[in-house]
Amino acid sequence: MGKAKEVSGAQALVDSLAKAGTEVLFGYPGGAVLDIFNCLTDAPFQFVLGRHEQGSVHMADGYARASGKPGVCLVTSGPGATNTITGLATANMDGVPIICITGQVPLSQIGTDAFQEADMVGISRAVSKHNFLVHSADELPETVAEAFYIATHGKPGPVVIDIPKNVQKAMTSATYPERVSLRAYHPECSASQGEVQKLAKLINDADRPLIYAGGGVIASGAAKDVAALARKAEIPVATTLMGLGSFDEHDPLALGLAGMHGSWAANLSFHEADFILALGVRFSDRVTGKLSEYARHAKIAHVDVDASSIGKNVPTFLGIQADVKDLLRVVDSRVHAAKHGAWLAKIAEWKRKRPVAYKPMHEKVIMPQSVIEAIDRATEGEALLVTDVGQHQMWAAQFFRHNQPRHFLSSGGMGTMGYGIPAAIGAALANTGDPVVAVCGDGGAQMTFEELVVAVEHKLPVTFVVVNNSCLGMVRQWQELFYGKNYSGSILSVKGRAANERLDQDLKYDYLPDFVKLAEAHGAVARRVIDPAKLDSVISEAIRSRKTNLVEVIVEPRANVYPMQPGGQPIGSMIFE
Ligand SMILES: Cc1ncc(C[n+]2csc(CCOP(=O)(O)OP(=O)(O)O)c2C)c(N)n1
Ligand SMILES: [Mg+2]
Repeated sequence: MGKAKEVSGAQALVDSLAKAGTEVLFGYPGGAVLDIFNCLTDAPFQFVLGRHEQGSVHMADGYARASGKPGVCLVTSGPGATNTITGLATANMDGVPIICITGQVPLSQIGTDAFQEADMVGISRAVSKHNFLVHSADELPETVAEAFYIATHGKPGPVVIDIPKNVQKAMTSATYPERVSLRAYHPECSASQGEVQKLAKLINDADRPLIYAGGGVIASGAAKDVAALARKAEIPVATTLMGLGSFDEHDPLALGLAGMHGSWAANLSFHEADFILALGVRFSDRVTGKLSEYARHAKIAHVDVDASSIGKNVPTFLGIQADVKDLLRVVDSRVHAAKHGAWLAKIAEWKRKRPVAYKPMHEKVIMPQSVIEAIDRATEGEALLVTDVGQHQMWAAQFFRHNQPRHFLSSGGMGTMGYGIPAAIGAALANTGDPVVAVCGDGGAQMTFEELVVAVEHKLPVTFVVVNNSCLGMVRQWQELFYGKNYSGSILSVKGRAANERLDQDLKYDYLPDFVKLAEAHGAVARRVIDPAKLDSVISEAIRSRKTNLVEVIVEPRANVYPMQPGGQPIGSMIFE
């Protein structure tokens, strides 16, 4: 074998990213990564220039969630690197594979308070799955291979590669390794025969079984296997926010979202089940409510690739560290076909008695929930729905009939406002074929609005729907319910502030900024809807146009997300209106 040609560290990085399968690189330049940018012009992948590093990481995140492949981004040192932290934390909480490359000052200057020096290894430690500081150009190809391996094996997550400038300039002939073998990380796992047998027995013995499906089902590609098990053994399925789309909500066995804004039927099912099969979940407090009251009558079997999440929040009867898909495939032959008529009848009764529903508050004012229903109708449920964070996010979870994995992208664990616009751009660049619709609040949209121009520039057929209630709705809701209607700091515009005083009286309110003008200034096609009768046509025209569109929908500001199970409270405390 001849000696490989010498290239710069920067070129070795770009070559390694290509070898690792990178198709799109998101990022933003600066002094500490100029050597790398210099090599991008000839790179075999696309580069997408964001407008803020947080936006670039959320784009990589949206790309990863939509495609199932790691998202890759590149930023400079110092402020470029620190601007990625929210994006990394968001991906880390939700188990999204990202490779984040940051520039660093030359090795010899580390620790000298050099210009744009930030200790990225230290700062990113708590918000990434792993990080590397690369000491020599010879290490680069191997480090990239290891980073991709770590990001995608076991519970996925973001990995940071911090590369000092002198390392980018140094020459190397190191080549991309064929295989990765890590001394200290062996996430491969499989269930033992005994565990499989025990699990099958629990499933077969249960009278009131429940599947609780989370993001791990989607990450492992196990949606079809969950559906097969649910149908064979007649087990209803409740999902977490991250698990939406892992089970088709048109199926009568679907309970939809569980937890704080989950359905009454889903939450009561947890309370009355005698067996819960938890698949790829982490028992978030948003789902469990008061732990001592949670699922009191159920034996819990918990399957997760991440051993550290088993038994962390909830005691489990049987914990199995395994990939959900692999496990369901081996357990299948031991599970008997079953009927649970009485249990399903009970659940159907709960669904009938307390459906997730809303009532119009004023005939001339659009209810925010109906915006989501309009998107569902316009796309016949085929949209790749991306949300920001707040009330509109919960309505998107509740009123869209989720039916496919990787079609609901939302910041669950971190609840990061500003996620929606850039994540939708990343999802559109993953080009899955389905229309991408981003649902944002007027608050969150203002956090990363600058990224809209990226969608315009790349001619992405994304429809950005701004659900404008002139307030930080979710905060306003909590203030209404738990803080004596003291709407402190939750009304968004000066004009809106006057509306605040009238919030409970009439509906004459104003809104700022003008999202239509703002979108047009960014080059997008934009329309505003106020009249409920026009909602459907405007939404469907926007989606059908295949252009970058923004639709600002002026909605009822007093609407609340119900049902609601207040944090830390037991099931009986759910409120419905
Ligand atoms: C970065 C960030 N800051 C603050 C919050 C707290 N927070 C959660 S929801 C919310 C209100 C969101 O308002 P808006 O975007 O208008 O959506 P709405 O609730 O009105 O639908 C706030 C401030 C957050 N989740 N993320
Ligand atoms: Mg709002």
